[in-house]
Amino acid sequence: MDIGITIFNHILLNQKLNPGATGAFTRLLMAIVVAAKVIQRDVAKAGLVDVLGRAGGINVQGEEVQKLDEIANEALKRLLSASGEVCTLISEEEADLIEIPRQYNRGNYLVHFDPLDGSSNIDANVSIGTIFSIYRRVTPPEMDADLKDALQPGLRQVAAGYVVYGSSCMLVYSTGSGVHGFTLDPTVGEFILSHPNIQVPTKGKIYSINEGNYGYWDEGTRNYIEWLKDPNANHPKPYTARYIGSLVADFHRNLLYGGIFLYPADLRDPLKPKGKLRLMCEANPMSFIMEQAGGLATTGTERVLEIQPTEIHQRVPLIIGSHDDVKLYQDFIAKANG
Ligand code: AHM
Ligand code: MG
Repeated sequence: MDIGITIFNHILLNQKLNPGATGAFTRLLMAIVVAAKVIQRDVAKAGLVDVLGRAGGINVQGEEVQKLDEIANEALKRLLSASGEVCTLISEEEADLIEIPRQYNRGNYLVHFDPLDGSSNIDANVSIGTIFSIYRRVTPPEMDADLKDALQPGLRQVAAGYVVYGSSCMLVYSTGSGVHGFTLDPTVGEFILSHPNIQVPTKGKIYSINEGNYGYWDEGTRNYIEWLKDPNANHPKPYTARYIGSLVADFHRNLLYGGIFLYPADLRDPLKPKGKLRLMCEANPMSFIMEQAGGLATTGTERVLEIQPTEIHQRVPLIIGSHDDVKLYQDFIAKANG
């Protein structure tokens, strides 16, 4: 029986279109694919914690039980290091650049990742995800990778993607020639091409934002959200609110249906004056994918992919989605800023 196009074949086809390709990039992507399957397996067992043992406690075999975000982090570190194609890794879970163990070859790529995004939702069985962003190193190969490699603007990404652990497990990625989605067929353990060439609708009718922060937003954001909800405004179709609170899941829905996701700067937490989401492991990869799908991503005043990063864990406002919706948001911000 034909099972369709596997992700491995899809990546190989891409490799063949690039005459200079050595296979290094294919090996790197496949390491992420295997990590996604490992994480999916463990996420699927999350509801059994009371049976298998609580994180931080001891399981029935007498072993210490790890938290799922630690398991996901370790899986990505181990599989990416063993691919022999990375010179360093940067994880949302770790403060500094991760050194590749000496027993592995060093490669020319580096990966920023958020191993398990939205992990506060795990106990409620809500969709969560993994996000990754791949760059080529810029320092000479004989040197240890450093911040020059890690702090490149999003425009330099060679690939980005995410995995959503939802009602089915999907992996969506782009290498700069369109956005392609694959669904894990659990009966054969393979990701199969299910959403080729995803294009986001030019305009949507969904808006996604944590409205609990309303009182802490800037004036332009407040005016925009008021306008979306105003029954007397001249909307072609009324807007509807959808907010899961799990970036990958909110993003994925809006990518398929059209709409806008906003995590603007707010004054709720003085320690996070630029919003909550991280530039390198959340905003940049999602912006790369959204632009590849025909949408836009901005901070309100600046294209996300053009930001020159200064810190590996820096935060940015992220407004991302259908082209016309994001453009209109920018108009509200420009008007409020005079
Ligand atoms: P995390 O990386 O600690 O999981 O936080 C990121 C998550 C995103 O998935 C989501 O978009 C956002 O936090 C939701 O934040 P809030 O609860 O403030 O609405
Ligand atoms: Mg996160």
